Amino acid sequence: KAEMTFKERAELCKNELGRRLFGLMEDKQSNLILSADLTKSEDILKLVDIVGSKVCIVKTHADIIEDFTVDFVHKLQDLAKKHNFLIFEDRKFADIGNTVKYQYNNGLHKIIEWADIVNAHSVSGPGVIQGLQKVGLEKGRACLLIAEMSSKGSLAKGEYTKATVDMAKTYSEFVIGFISQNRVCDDQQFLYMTPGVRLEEGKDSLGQQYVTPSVAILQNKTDLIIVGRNIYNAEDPLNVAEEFRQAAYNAYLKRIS
Ligand code: UP6
Repeated sequence: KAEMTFKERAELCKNELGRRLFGLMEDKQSNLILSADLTKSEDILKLVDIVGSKVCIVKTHADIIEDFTVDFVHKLQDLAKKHNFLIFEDRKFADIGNTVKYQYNNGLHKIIEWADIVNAHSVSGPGVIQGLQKVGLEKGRACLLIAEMSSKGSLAKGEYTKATVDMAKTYSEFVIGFISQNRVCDDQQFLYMTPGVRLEEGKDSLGQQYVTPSVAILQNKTDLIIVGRNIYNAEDPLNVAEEFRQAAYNAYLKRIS
C-alpha cells in the first residue's frame, strides 16, 4: 500500500513544531539536515547562508564553537527566518531529569532560548524527557530520542531501541521522532532522522559508518538525512547540498508513489 505523505502525517503529530516541520519539508521539498559542525561562528554563518535554501533543519553542536555568543545565535536565527529552516541543537542530553533541565535552560548556551529541537539519549530512563519537557513544552520546543547510532559497536540496539520507542510513544507531545538508522517503529506520527550519510558508503577513522541517501530513505525507510562533512568540506557546498536534497527527496517521492 502507498505510504502517507509528510503533510498527511503532520496531522498525526501531537506537537505543533513537529507539524510545522512536516509541512515545511513538503513545502520546501527538502528532507535534508545540514550538520554545521564547524568551530568558528563566522564559518558556520557563512556555510548556513550558502546552503540554507536547500535544508529543512540546521543542526548545531554549540559546545564545539570557540566563539559562541548571543550575537551568533541572533544571526543564526535571522538566517533561519531568511531561508525557512528549523534549528536543532545536537546536545544528546543523557543525565537525570533535574540536571538536563538545567543543561537545557541554563549554562553558557541557554539552548532553550534558540534551539527549536534538541535530542536525548534514553539511557537514563523517562526522567530525561520529563526534565526537558518541563521547560521545553511551554516554549513550543520539541525533542528527538536517539534510538540507534551510526557508529560502529553502538550499544543502542535491540531491546534498548524498543524501549526507546516506547518512551517516545508515552511522551509524544514533546517527542516528535528519532535519531535512527532504520524506521524503528511503524508509527507515522514520528520522524526518523538518519546521520552517517554521504554520497558513497564507507567509514571514517573514528568509527563513523556511512550509508547513501537512498539506502537511508528507500531501503531503511527513514525520513530525513543528516549530512555534515560531505557538505561542509566540499569545494562547492551549495551544489553538493542540492545533490543531497534531490537524492533524499526523490527517494521519499518514490516511497510514497
Ligand atoms: N551523529 C552521528 N551519528 C549518530 C548521532 N549523531 O554521526 O548516531 C552526528 C554527529 C555529527 C553528524 O555528531 O554532528 O551527526 C554526522 O556528521 P558527518 O556527516 O560529518 O559524519
